[in-house]
Amino acid sequence: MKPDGQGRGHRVLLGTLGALSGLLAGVTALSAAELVAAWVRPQASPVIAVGQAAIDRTPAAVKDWAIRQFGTDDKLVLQLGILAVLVLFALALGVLALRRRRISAAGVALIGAVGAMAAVSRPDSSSAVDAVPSLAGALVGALLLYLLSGRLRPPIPPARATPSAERADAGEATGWDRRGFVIAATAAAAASAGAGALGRSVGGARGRDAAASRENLVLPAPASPAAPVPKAAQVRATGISPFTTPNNAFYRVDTALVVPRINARTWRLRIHGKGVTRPVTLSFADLLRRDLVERDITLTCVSNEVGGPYVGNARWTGVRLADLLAESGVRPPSRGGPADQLVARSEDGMTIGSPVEDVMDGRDALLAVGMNGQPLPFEHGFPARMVVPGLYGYVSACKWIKDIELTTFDAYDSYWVKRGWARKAPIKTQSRIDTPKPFARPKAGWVMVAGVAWAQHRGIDQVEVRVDDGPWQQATLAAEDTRDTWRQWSLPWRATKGGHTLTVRATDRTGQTQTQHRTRTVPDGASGWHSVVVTVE
Ligand SMILES: Nc1nc2c(c(=O)[nH]1)N[C@H]1C(S)=C(S)[C@@H](COP(=O)(O)O)O[C@H]1N2
Ligand SMILES: [Mo]
Repeated sequence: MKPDGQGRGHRVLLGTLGALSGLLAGVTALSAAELVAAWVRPQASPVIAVGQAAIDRTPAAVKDWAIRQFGTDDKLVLQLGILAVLVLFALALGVLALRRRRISAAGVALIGAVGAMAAVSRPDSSSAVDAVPSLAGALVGALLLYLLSGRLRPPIPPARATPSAERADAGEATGWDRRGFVIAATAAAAASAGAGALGRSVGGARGRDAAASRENLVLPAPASPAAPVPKAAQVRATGISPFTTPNNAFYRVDTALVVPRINARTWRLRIHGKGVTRPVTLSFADLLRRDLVERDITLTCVSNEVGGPYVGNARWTGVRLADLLAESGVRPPSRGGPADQLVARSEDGMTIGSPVEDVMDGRDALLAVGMNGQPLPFEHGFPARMVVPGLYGYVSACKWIKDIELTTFDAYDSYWVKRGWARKAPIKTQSRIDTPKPFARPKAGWVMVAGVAWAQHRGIDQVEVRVDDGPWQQATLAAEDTRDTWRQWSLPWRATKGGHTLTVRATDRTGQTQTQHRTRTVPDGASGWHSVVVTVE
């Protein structure tokens, strides 16, 4: 009875230590991989590479769901998910290693191979070197697991043991190399902490060059400045969005797990393709030497739900894209040009396709370098990005841009089009109630209802508000900045006790009133009216 009980207790201890060595091997492997990735390329880290591969394979509906559930935290959730899976694998391989050291080491190698494959198959990967972080991590992990699990084994019984000696060994078999295990485990933990710290400082140094190239930048004054925003463009009501969205509050939607930090001094933009008679490669200095224009443009994401937050308005500084294209010999289709699609490619492998016609029809399509008087923040595309009034971001607003190819819609589908979104996506006329907030409990009496409406490049002509099933009432429109920006509106409401539903709808300058017909965001943007339910006390 007693020896049996001891045997079970020992097995539990061994199992725990096995799992622990798996975990330790996993952590050390990841630290080693991160360290190597800091040298090679941050995007080549296994967690990032597998995460990016997962993002790229996510169907439109799931991506939409993730954005809805987690908002901008969707990427954090994804990375935590990958880490959780790795922890489970590590624990399992650690326990397996107690009996099958070689097979478990092979398991580690297999995980490394998955990471390596993900890293080299990234569209932004330009060399097989991207496989090295994963492979190095796997090698370290497999060796460590082999070593640690070796300390947890009973010594091998002598070959010619007598029956009595065998019994003695069986008793001794509950013994393991405690000292060796503790030393190896401590060394591994220390090494992995050291690798982590070193990796961060190497990665930091690389990022600092890019940061310096941004901080040392002074944007030249625009040759064509924007008129000041009219004071009356901003409705004075608590809870309404600021007319100009500050950079640090501007929504961010992209697929990048690691924000690309590009050094402006080494950045280049290439323009080439169908109908380009004079292909060019521009440096950042080339851009700054040109006449800069400054324009207020409201950006909207196609993933924005009715009433959602993925819309923001900024003052952009940049180069007119149509001029650059014309100098390269590009003509729009309406003037006989052979290319109807402009495909922008980014440093992180994103592809975004816009109609050449729209980009060259006279609107302020920009290759932007500045946002609200600052160089673009890294999150918003430093050193240069596209901004085209009137088109959703996924078909126009390429951040971290590095290549512009003229082609046709027949010949090429861009990133989101491949995933079920529309080829062409002009922004739908929309309006949103900013205040009162959903489920607010205002006091009976006068309540200010206010919000924003947008129909970029067409302009907003009318906003109406309805209380419950009452008649539509004209809201007061704030001053218009430009037809490429959103427009604020307000309506004082004499609120009576009880539950009420407030609904808003806008009419754009083409005379189209926002449709009541509710659609999902896929494939070309949500439609329908925004409503807010409140309880008046
Ligand atoms: N390189 C890159 N550019 C990108 C994206 C991206 O994922 N990668 N997302 C696009 C989408 S869907 C939108 S709505 C806008 C958002 O720009 P913002 O993050 O500066 O608000 O960027 C666009 N440009
Ligand atoms: Mo978007």
